[in-house]
Amino acid sequence: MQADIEIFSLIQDEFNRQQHGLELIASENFTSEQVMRAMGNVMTNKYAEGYPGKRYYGGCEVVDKSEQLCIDRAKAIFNVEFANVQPHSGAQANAAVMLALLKPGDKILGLDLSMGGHLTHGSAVNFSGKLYQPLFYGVRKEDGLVDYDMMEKIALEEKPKLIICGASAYSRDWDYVRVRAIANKINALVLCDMSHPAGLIAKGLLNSPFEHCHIVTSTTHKTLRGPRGGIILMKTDFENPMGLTNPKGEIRMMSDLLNLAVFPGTQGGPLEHVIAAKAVAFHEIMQDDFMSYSKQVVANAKAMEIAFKELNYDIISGGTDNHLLLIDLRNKNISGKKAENTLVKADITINKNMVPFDDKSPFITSGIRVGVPAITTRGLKENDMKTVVHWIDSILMNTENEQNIAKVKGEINEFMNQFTLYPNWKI
Ligand code: DSN
Repeated sequence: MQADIEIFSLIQDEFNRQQHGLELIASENFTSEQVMRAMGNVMTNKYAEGYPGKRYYGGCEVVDKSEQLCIDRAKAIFNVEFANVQPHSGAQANAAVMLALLKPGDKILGLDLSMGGHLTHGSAVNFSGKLYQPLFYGVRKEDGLVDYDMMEKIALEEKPKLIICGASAYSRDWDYVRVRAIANKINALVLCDMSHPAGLIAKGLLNSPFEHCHIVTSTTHKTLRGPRGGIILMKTDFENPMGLTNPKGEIRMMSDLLNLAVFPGTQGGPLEHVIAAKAVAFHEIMQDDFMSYSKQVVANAKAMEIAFKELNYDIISGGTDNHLLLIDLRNKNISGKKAENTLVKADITINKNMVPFDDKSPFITSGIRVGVPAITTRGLKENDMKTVVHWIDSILMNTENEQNIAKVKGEINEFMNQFTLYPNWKI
């Protein structure tokens, strides 16, 4: 068979792009070489529909052990009783949770996408907004913080079956106690989608949702720094307060309902190579290095906040508790789209993002989202954040100056060369 030169040369190009650039997309990270090794191997060949010890295919004795190890590690990291490690992504995890807990047409209440929420929390263009009846709370205009009073008012009026907390562009911690208290008033279930800050929660650097939210979902590739994928976690087999039933109409444990909703509800064969890689990432998270990494993420985000403020950037909510910043660029007279497109010319990758109460469309936006998990993995420290912010500012204040863009790009490429991405890289 001929080698696929085209694809492998594109993979090399992508490696070069990642090595040379400043990766500031808040949802991205650089997974370890051993995580990648676990993903690219013979485990990709195996069909294993079902769960460890209960499969629909023979020859699963090895992947049973690997998937069980992954489950056990996930449970240990978050101190929970239940983990399903099969969801192919965070969106799949959320789809399975809703399938398990809701009936089509049931009301769900989540953070508005334009205020920092996520597509799968009820957006009209997503399954969650098409199959269920979405309701939204927002953030407060005066301080950019989640409006729990609004959440409570809507919850009491509309009585949604599910309240969703968690966000993809929110830089502050969550009050899970308040969310649960609101849910208790209407006998609703609470789903926390902790995809963004999961790594910081794992290391105790942010509030834990597990005591208060019935179910917690996450991706595994953001602050958790694993392979792309999703997980569903639960602290205990909560007492199935709504009397939810399985497809046969029998009342079942929530854990059974969740497992059934992943397979066969929304997925077929699990990606056992990715599950092996999730297990490797969880092994890394259990080690002391990951605590230093996570603390550095928080310190870098704080240093970045200070550097942006010194240059009069308008940070939504006034700052950050986690790994990201949401910046309103209206006082700089530049759209999010223009900022993203210009920064990428200097090898700085961020994403345009709507800001709360935005007057521009999602394709233009008034803001950008900036995150530090990836550059922290590369080895950048607090002192480097000022340099990074000055590069960003230099580009944004001179968007038509190609000479300046080329100069900044050169400086970034040289700077990033000090931080070898994958020392043993070979394609
Ligand atoms: N696409 C992810 C993010 O960038 O936050 C959410 O799914």
